[in-house]
Amino acid sequence: MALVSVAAVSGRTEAAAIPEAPNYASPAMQPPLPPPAGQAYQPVVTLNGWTLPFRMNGEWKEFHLVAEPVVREIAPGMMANLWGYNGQTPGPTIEAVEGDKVRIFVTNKLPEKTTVHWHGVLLPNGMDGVGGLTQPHIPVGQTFVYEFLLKKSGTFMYHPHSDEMVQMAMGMMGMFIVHPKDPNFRRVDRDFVFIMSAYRFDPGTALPKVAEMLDFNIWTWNARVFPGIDALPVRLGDRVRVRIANLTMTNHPIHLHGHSFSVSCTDGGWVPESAQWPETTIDVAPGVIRAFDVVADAPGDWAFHCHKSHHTMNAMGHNVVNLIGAPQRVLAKAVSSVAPDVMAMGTDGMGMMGEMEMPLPDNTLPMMTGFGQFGPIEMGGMFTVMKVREGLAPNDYKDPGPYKNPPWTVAYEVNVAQAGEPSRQPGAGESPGMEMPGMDMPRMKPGGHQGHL
Ligand SMILES: [Cu+2]
Repeated sequence: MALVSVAAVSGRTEAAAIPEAPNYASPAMQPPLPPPAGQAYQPVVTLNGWTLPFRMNGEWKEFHLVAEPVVREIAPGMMANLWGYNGQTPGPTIEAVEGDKVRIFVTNKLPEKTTVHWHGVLLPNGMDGVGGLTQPHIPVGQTFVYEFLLKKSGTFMYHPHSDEMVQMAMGMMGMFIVHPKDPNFRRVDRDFVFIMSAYRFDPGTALPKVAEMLDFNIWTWNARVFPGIDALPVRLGDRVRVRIANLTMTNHPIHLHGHSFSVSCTDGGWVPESAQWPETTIDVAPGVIRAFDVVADAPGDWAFHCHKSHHTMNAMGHNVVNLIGAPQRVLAKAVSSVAPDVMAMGTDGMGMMGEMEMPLPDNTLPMMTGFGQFGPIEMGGMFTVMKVREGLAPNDYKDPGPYKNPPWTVAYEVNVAQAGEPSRQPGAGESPGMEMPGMDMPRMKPGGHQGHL
């Protein structure tokens, strides 16, 4: 009886009725979810994801996360068996407002114990979700509840602190956005969020190796790779925020073309405007969140990607020998002596792999892929496009298709035959570094173009 009355005083009897746990298993971006109750805010858009609906219970905003195995389409052609929340990985984005009281139910439908840690959120120690340290692990089949007051606005995330290496390597993570109480504080027109995660899949498999420490081969934004990552459609002149969290084991220098921007928010809070400086690439370290604000003032299809070029590739891209400049004839002879059916390739670079149809194991993505209006894009992994267009409707997030460049604004070919060969200094194009003993090197003609073999 004493226990019951204590529970009643703390308001915990309310927690007896567990709210519905919405489920969404598709990788199609859901439109932003305006709050049905409480303080208004400009909702975020989760690339290839969604926002978790809540219900009001007295003063509390109640959410329900279900930790469970999920099947995620990494890009068309590859499905992965992962773990996540409410039907997919990453889990749904949680959105609330500074000053809100939130009550988050967590049901464990994984085959092992779990917890949820609210990364960056200021809260009572016992709500911090570190299994063994601040709470018992949530056993299989059980539901725990977390309750805290959101003291400050900003960009946060959630992930387990229980068998962390396995559970994060299996995809357990989600974003947690706390909007400012004043809706005009740092207000933007469009607000995109995603988490970076990395996996090691052996070609042809659907289950990642969870004990991998270094050799990851699928680099994702919201568990998607190019060309499966949503584009970011924005209206010309929009103030745009992009919030990026990193739960991979390495840093990612994220680069946006055609614009400069500044970091406006980290997982520690808002960066004062006086402390911001212009950037075109920001390095996002492991366990870190960076949000940047940009005025989309240049129309076009602007590449937006990780600047580590091996992170804009898919599996099988990193055991390749560099054959650039090797004479095709010598190479073909050497290869055919050990593997008669293998084709020697790559002597002019590997770009041609973006347009080749190569036989691949089942459930394996090409190393680089994707087509634009001018040909193969030759990318994979952490790459997408910010599409800046005139006159998009405020909540229109449909892909507007390829950019129509105004006349005479696209790089074009010069008619060399008509223009005449330019002169070069003697010996140019015959680098001594290309001389290799015992090899009969094809020579570049001075001032000429060798062409494709
Ligand atoms: Cu990267």
